[in-house]
Amino acid sequence: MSFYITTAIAYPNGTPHIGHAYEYIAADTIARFQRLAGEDVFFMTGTDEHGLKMQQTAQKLGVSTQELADTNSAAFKALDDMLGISYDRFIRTTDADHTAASQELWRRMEAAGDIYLDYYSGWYSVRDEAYFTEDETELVDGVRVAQSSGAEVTWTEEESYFFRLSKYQEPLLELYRECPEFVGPEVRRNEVASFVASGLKDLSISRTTFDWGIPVPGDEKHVMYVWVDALTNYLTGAGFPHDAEAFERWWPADVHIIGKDIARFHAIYWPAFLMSAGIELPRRVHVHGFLFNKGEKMSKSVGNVVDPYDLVDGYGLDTVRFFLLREISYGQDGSYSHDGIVTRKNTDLANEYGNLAQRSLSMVAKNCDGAVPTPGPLTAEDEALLAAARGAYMQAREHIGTQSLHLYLEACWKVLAAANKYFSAQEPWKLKKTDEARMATVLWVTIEVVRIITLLVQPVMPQSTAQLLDLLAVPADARDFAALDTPLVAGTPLPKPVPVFPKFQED
Ligand code: ME8
Repeated sequence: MSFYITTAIAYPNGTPHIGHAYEYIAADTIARFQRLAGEDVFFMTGTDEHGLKMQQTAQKLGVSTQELADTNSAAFKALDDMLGISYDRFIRTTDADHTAASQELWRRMEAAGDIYLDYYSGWYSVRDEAYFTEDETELVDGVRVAQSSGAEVTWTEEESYFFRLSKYQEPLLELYRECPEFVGPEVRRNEVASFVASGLKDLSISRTTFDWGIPVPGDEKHVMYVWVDALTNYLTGAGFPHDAEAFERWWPADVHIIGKDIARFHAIYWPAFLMSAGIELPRRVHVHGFLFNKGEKMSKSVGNVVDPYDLVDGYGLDTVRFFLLREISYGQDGSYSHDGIVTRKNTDLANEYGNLAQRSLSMVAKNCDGAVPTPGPLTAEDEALLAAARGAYMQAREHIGTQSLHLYLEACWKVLAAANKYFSAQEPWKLKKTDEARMATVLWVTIEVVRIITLLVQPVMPQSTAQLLDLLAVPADARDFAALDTPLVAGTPLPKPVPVFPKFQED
């Protein structure tokens, strides 16, 4: 089956921060999980390059808008590559096929009678690239700002095309009612639904005061409102409108991964545009929370913006990936701190996982001729632990299906906790003197459970799990989830074990 997953496309008006990294790591984990589960995956990320914000930033910096877009888009792509993000396409909204897709979507909405020319006057926030009604703004120190973001708004008056968003109020409410899985988590769906229920106004969808955008078909004085063009990237990636075969294969998208500040655009405007154009809706929009530095919002003025490169340099890539997904309930806001990361690295990774692997594999190296031991008859304890490990896959699948990434990891770590308890209780180091055959069975069960959990957590920590699977001599073609049921083969020679998850070294 095909599985199409996207991240939001970032504004390349600045360089990426850890909030972006968080979104990419989570989406990448889901994409990798689905690939290992045998799905035909298409994973897209990229940059959202049009709009007034880009044009104004470029002017301030004294570079051309295209130059700004090129430089910073490359920085986002480099971040993805540094983080091991397994995207299939990095889309840029300045790509030629994207212009064609956006104009085609426009034509279809127009053909449906949902676009008309009028005059816009109201408050626009360049930072949010969003329009606000008077009562969504407030005066702070004499400056009018949007309540939701605190960003300055400016009074804008111009000729504009409008989209008949008001016409979609009822169909949208029906969507949230009939397909509650369309927006997750539930708290976000409720927020969106109550916003829609309070009434929708038609949406201004073109601008004439600048030209850094996609021309409106048939009226080139106007460029499209950046969000019309931005949301369309998801269709462009799926081959719309020219590649019918690709479109059939990938659309509708299975899930759009986005942050809470842009829930309205994805859960209201986007389905309304698609309904108007007669295009199937994506199956789900998953809204994640914001990442804070020790509970504080990151901001350049506070000086607590953390560069994802520094974080990865300091703790290691897999630790950062693991920490973000294990620590934060995916959907809620979360915080990171040096202490939080070190605690997870030392307890969950070094103690519970690495140590279990290292202790069992060292015993195997010393006492079983450095090869996978031969298990004897299994006891109830052995069977129970193996069943728990094998059962973790179904739980993981379910949690991945609702983007509950923290619960997926929790299920795996429950098994590791049980395996540690089992290992201590069975005391294989004592069995060595009293019952070597039983020792071999206990070691086999332990490393088999390590194999299963390692296969399952590959999407989160691709590098360290590959190393650990090498230590277990798991062949490259036996690392997907179909191989969960193919246990370690007694007698297979194993390489000399080395620790894979070291503790954090304080300088
Ligand atoms: O919104 N924690 O781009 P963007 C977690 N171009 N996520 C965060 C975050 C934080 N501190 N800060 C930002 C845009 N994000 C539009 C999207 S999609 C068709 C167009 C998330 O660069 C944010 O919620 O401002 C969004 O999902 C993504 O990073 C890109 O944000």
